[in-house]
Amino acid sequence: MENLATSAKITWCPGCPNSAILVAFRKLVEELKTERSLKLENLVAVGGIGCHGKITDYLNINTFTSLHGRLLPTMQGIKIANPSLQVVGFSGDGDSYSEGAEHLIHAAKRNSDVNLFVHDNQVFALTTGQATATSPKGFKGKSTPSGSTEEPFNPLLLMLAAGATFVARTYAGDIEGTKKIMRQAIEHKGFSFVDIIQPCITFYDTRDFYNNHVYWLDKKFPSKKLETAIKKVTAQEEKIALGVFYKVEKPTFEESLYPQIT
Ligand SMILES: Cc1ncc(C[n+]2csc(CCOP(=O)(O)OP(=O)(O)O)c2C)c(N)n1
Ligand SMILES: [Mg+2]
Repeated sequence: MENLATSAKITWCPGCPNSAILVAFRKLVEELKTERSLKLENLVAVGGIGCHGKITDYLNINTFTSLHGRLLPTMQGIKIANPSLQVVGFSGDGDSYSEGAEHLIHAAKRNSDVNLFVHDNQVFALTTGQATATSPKGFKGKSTPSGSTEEPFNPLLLMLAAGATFVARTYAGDIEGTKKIMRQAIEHKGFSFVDIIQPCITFYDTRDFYNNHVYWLDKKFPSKKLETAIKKVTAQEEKIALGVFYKVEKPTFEESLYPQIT
């Protein structure tokens, strides 16, 4: 993994699960390289703005750091310009569910063949703790000192409704599980969406809760049926299901577009 590291000093809080996501991705890239199914020059990672976005500083591959909430237009531009590239995006809940939600919906709708990994820590962390679209009702932070009065939305349900062809959730605390989900996302042709639930140890420490409240989906998943996936992502369960909920094959945006422009 050494040659995938850079000389940049890691400035995440010691123990931040962003490091676990970085390790999972580096391990996966090593595996794909060894299997020779991936050449490093054909891989590009795009980062959003936030603590999560620093991941591009720590990956010795082609990277691009985008604007806040605007990594998906960047990713889609890269894919259109060179469809042979494998494009992976690292975003945050503030980045993709709050600031850039419109881009998220439309990237899913057009089934762009890119992979989005959202570090969903339920908080705008880099700006020191404001509520995002996935912060729970009652969340106390810098912008909601008396508790958020808003209900969060369910990003998986949003992605199913928008037309994503691969919808998954993993937990940053499970590095092997996260690596496997990332691999399936990259191997899927079409828009791959992965919500990575992640504690923010400084502004929203959910470690104890998640460590005791996650489980992996059984073999019935991924489903090809939208209704089945919707039912599962909206199920009121005591524990949080991880895995691939939905996976279908559909023409991608880029392969539909190319015959029109060449
Ligand atoms: C257009 C724009 N709006 C706001 C900001 C300020 N800003 C920088 S990082 C950030 C929070 C990012 O939160 P999230 O995407 O959840 O990432 P995290 O830090 O939690 O990993 C904000 C609001 C910005 N840089 N650019
Ligand atoms: Mg966040």
